[in-house]
Amino acid sequence: MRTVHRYLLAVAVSGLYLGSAAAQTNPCPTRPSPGTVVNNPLDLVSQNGVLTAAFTLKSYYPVGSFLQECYIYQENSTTAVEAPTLRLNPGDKLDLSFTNRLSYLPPPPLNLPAKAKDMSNMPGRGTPNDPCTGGTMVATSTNIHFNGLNIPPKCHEDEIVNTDIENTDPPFEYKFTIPSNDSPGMYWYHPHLHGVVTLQVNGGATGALIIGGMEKIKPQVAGLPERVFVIRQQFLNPNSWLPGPYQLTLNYEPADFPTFPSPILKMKPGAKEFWRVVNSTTQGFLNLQFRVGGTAQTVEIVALDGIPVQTKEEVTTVAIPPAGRAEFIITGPAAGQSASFWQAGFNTGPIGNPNIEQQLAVVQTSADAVEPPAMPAAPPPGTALPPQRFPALSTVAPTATRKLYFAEATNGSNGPTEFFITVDGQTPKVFNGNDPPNIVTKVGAVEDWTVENRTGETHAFHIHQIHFLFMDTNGEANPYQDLRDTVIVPAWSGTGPYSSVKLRMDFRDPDIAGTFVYHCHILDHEDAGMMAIIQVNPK
Ligand SMILES: [Cu+2]
Repeated sequence: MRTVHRYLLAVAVSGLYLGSAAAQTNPCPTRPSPGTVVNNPLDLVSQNGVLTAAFTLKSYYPVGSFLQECYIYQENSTTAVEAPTLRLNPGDKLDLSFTNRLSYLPPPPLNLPAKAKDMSNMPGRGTPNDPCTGGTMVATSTNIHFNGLNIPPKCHEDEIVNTDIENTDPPFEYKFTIPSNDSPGMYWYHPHLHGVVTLQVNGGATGALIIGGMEKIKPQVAGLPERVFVIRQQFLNPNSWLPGPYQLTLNYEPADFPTFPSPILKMKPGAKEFWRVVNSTTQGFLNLQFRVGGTAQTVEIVALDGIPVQTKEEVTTVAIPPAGRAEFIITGPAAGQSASFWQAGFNTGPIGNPNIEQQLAVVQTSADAVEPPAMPAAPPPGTALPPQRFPALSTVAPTATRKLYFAEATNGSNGPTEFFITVDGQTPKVFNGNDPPNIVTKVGAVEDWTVENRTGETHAFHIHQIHFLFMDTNGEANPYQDLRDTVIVPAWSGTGPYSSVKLRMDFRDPDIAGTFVYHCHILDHEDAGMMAIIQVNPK
C-alpha cells in the first residue's frame, strides 16, 4: 500500500524550534575559506567487498548567512569531515548507518505557501514511527537518495516516496549491493523527501559516490591524477523559491569571484588529469570550461551520469544539468600560462532563472605541485572487459512509446505557480504520493519517451533506478547516443513546436521492479509538484 507525507504546517512551524533559545553553535565541520587550495573530499573505500560507515546529518543557520546542512562522518572526533566520497566496486555492499539530527534555530524562511498547501492536502501516512511507511513529516524530516544507482526502489535501499527519517533513534540503516554489472563512474547522494529537498540540498547535504574500475573500460585515465569536484549552490533564501543571490561552491569553497578570491588548483605544468564533476546545485545548469590563456580547451569526455561514453566525445564546453555528472580528461597549462575553470553561464530561456558566468577556480602550476592520488594502472592487454548493463539499447525495438510534458500554471488554485510533469492525455496535477501511478509498465519493457517542454524555461528530466539512451533534442540526433539519468530539456521559445527530447527507457532489469519517480531536477520545481510516479511490475 502506498502512503504519502502529510505536511502539517502547525507541526512544521513548531518543529522548527528545537533546542534552547541560546544561540546555536556550528555543529558542522569547518568549510574551506575563499582563496585556498581545493582538495578532494575524503575517500571512504570499501574493504573486502563492504563499505561500512556512519553519518549524522546536522544543520546550522547563522543569521544573515547561508544555511549549512552537513553529513558528518566521524562525529565527535578531531577528524570529523562532511560528505566524504563513498567508493565501491561492482558487487560491493554499502552499509550506511544514518542518524538525523537536524534542528533549525533560527528557522529558515519556509515562505512557500504553494508548497505547504500542496502538502497539507495529502492524506495521512501509515504506521507512526516506522521510517519506511509512516510518521508525520516535519521540516526536519529527511531521507537519502543514491542518485543514478540502478538499485531496487525498496526501503533501506533507494526508496524516497515513503521513506521518512525523523530526528530520533535508532539510526536508519541503508544497506544495498552495487549491481555486479554496474558501470564504473560517478554517482551522488542527497536528501529526497518531497517538500524539503531544495532546503536540504541548498544547505550542502550532498556527496559523491564512485564505482571503481574506470581504467578497465577507459584505459586512457589509468595513472592520471584524479580530481573529484562537487559543485554546490547556496541561496541566501535557502528555499531558493524566489530567484535571489546565490553562490556556487567547489568542494564547499566559495567560487564567487570577484567578491572572494577563487579556489586554487595546484598542477604540474602540462599535466593530464582526470576530472570527475557532479552538479549538485539546486537549480544551476552548468556549461563547464577549462580555459588556458582565456581560451576554452578541448576536453575528452570519459563518462556521463556514471556511464562510460560509447564514442569519442571531445568538447570545449561540458553542459551538465542539475544532478548530472561529467568525467573528463583535461590537459593543464604549460609553465607560465594562466588557466582557470569556469561556469561559462547558461541561458535557461525567457522565464528561466539566471545562471551567470562564474570563475570556479584558478590554476597555479609548479614542477613540485602536490597532485591528488592517481587512478589505478590499466589492466594488462587482452583482459576481458567487465560486464556492462544496458547492452545494445540503441538496437532494441521499443515495446511502447509515450509522450510526457513539462508545464506550469501561474494562476492555479494551489498557489501562485504550479509545476507539472504530465503524461500526454492525463490531467496536469502537482505531485501527490498517494495518487495512482501515472505510468504502469513491466520488467522487460524498453520504451521510447518524448519529453516536451511547454514552458519558457529549461527543465532537467531525471528518472530514478534506471538510465536511458539520450537519442535526440528537438528532432536532432544526439551525435553521441550516450546513456544518461538526467537530461536538459531546452526552454520553449513560445512559438512553433514545443522543445523536446527523445529517450529510450530501459526497464529490463528485474531488480528495479517497484514504484519510483521521475521529475524535474530543478529542486524548487520538484518540491512544488513537478514529479510523478511510475510503477514497474515484475515480469
Ligand atoms: Cu523544472
